[in-house]
Amino acid sequence: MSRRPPTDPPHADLFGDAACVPAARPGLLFGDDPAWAFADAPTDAAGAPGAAVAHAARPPLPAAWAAEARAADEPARAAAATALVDQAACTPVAPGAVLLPGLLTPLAGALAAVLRPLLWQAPLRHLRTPGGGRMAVATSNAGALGWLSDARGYRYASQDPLSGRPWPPLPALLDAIARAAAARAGFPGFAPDAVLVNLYRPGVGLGLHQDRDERDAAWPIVSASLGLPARFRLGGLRRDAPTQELVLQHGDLLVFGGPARRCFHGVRPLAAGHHPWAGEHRLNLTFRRAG
Ligand SMILES: O=C(O)CCC(=O)C(=O)O
Ligand SMILES: [Mn+2]
Repeated sequence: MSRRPPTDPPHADLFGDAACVPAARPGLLFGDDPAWAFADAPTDAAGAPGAAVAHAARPPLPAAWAAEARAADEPARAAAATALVDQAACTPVAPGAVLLPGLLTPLAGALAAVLRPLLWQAPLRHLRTPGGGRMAVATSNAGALGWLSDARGYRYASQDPLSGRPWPPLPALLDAIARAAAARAGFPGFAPDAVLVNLYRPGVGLGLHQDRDERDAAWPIVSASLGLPARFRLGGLRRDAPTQELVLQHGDLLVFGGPARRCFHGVRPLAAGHHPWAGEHRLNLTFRRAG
């Protein structure tokens, strides 16, 4: 799809302050080594037997990151983000599905700042599928509820099984973006209680599926894409319906609700690349009303 206007410089930030200063190469979000954000190794095909221990032993969040996160999550910033989303250009891509292209680009620095504490407290991990496999996508959550998969099936839970504690609270900045994006796409009143974080590496994709674990399908899914671009497949209500492919770029928001809420969708395996915000990764946030 060639719909993309020229993007802002990668570290442009609406707020123009410390929250947008790159922590280190090769990626703004992770700094020079993403290992801190993971509870298990990406190549650990046998699982992560030591993950819970490693998590319990985690030192406090670095003070500089904590300060950046506080600054990025002040109410005035959530208000500025809401104003940005309220004026966004909308591209309908299917009945009930709306793309807000590139919208988050000026917020990327602030988003990195609020995401770091979240991933510090609830690190990314490769969940087990009900069939016993290991998910290729690494996940985490924030909000009152978090999405989990294991031998018992798919479900939402209020605690992170790695720590036995509640998931990190949803940062005000993320909450504001999700609410405003839903309203802009025609779904006013959306109040997310869960954000699922998906982290893709090159070669990793997500098979066609429906989002069915939320209590009320009247609320849309708000999906934010950051880092490397992804080929997102959007199909119909049957798995074998034809799919269209959207290239989701850094900063894009996609809202799907109403007639699109139960559409099958998935992500093609990520192409190799480097992105100044996420290094060799794509990060996707899906905001949901789960409970
Ligand atoms: O990564 C994406 O763009 C989609 C993620 C998704 O469909 C999901 O988490 O259910
Ligand atoms: Mn999904």
